[in-house]
Amino acid sequence: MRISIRIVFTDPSVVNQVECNMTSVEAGFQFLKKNGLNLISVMNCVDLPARTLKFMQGSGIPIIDYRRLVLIGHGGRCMWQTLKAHGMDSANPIDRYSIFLTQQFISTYLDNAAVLWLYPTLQYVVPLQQLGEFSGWSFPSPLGSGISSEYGVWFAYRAAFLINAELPLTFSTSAPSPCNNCFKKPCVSACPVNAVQVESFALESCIDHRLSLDSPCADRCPARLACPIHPEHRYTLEQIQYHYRCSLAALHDWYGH
Ligand code: B12
Ligand code: SF4
Ligand code: SF4
Repeated sequence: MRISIRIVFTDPSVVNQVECNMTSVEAGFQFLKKNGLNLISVMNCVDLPARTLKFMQGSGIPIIDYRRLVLIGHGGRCMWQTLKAHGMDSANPIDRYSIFLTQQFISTYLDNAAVLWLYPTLQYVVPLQQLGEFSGWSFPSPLGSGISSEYGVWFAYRAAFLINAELPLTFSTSAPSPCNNCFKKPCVSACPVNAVQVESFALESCIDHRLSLDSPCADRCPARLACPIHPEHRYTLEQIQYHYRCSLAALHDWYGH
């Protein structure tokens, strides 16, 4: 999906090394969580897996010039409520809201430190799912999107930036993938075109079906809805339709329908 949000990039050579105040950082996490961005991970750049580092460097991201990568996401229903209360009267309201909150977090709780925005921007391709897996947020699933032991398939990545400060690292408990104990795999049988397979996701079949006339997958994914993990975090139908209509519009743009 194309977004055009103007962001000022920071030259890494003039990045400040920020003294961080643990209490302030924690208060900033609480601020983000209260406003719906309830998944936060602070990673040590040098500890990232080799394939992720390689991908990011190949994408032009000066990862080795920074100390920490901060990944921010939302899980469950809270973000949609806070977003609606904030207002959705703009193009790309979720990206705008995520940037607004993340900028507040940086200015108020990180002493307005210089950062390099990674996402959402059009500047870089960031392997968000690899970062989510490294953070312990998610595991690969037959759906292509990740699955979280806390939120099931109902979470997404909302912002990411690099910072040259010794922010305290976050640690996650490593619960097993929910897919391991899901023997019936209802996501697989619920897909009308067998795009969802245990070992892979047939993206082309999914896209063809979504673009077909009167597709039942135009504004939802029956396979995702069939996942029984953490149904209490399943987005409302309004939110589901919002996301799927956006991605369908992007597919129509790309494929010229
Ligand atoms: C391009 C893209 C798409 C394209 C194509 C997907 C593809 N894999 O090529 C399209 C438009 C089809 C798409 C659709 C959707 N996407 Co998408 N997409 C992306 C995007 C921008 C880039 C993916 C990429 O190439 N990454 C580069 C590689 C190297 O990074 P990676 O982490 O290793 O990539 C992994 C994914 O590509 C994944 N993968 C492989 N096949 C598929 C297929 C699907 C459908 C998905 C979602 C992932 C996936 O496996 C890779 C290896 O780990 C990412 C954001 C991002 N920057 O990662 C979102 C992202 C993968 N999408 C996401 C989502 C939620 C969706 C939708 C469900 C949105 C919606 N509600 O409509 C739909 C899927 C529904 C459907 N059945 O069509 C989320 C997944 C969140 C999660 N929980 O894991 C991401 C991370 C965006 C985000 N902000 O959170 N998407
Ligand atoms: S239905 Fe089962 S296999 Fe499919 S994503 Fe959910 S937990 Fe994983
Ligand atoms: S959107 Fe439809 S075709 Fe695509 S994976 Fe979901 S159920 Fe299958």
